Amino acid sequence: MKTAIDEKSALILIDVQRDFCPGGSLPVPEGEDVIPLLNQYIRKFMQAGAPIFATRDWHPPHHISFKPQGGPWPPHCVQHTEGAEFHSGLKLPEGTKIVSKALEPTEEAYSGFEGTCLAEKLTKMGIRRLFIGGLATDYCVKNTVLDALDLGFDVVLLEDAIKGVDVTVGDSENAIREMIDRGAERAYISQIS
Ligand code: VGL
Ligand code: ZN
Repeated sequence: MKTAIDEKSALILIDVQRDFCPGGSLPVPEGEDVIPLLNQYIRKFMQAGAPIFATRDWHPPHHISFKPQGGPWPPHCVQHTEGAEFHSGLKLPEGTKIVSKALEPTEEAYSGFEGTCLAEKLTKMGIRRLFIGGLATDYCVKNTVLDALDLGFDVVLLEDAIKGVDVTVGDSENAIREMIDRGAERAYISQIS
């Protein structure tokens, strides 16, 4: 089945940052494997003239999610550090709208909609359908997809362009099942026209 990019579609790239890739402080296993695929999606959205958003985890230095603060994660994606930069392999075109999240020292925010203007921006632009890929399947991708569905957006999960942390074996698989059960469609690059 083919899925067309139309005037109500936007591409949402989740947290393709250095710290989430091998060599970073919170590497998603094979996280960088999503990059060539995401670049192909980017090309298709550019050709269609459809908007592209890129979220980034953008934590203050002593964020509550960090181990020294009692959280579950090693410090990662600290604002203005190299680790917080988008991976250099990701070909973000000019005009990409950057959405920074989880800036509050005492609050975790896995979803790109939490504490951001993303929903308002999309709605203002008349966007109804979100194509979502990136890192990590079982955290920020999952929470962004579920929030998008709750907000009434149609969601296409880019299944060949997501990778998970899998703290527990099966987390990513379960996350994908939950997103699909809640109403997300799945698509691969060959299906996008
Ligand atoms: C994420 C863990 C901690 C993510 C962010 O982007 O999925 N995961 N912070
Ligand atoms: Zn984080």
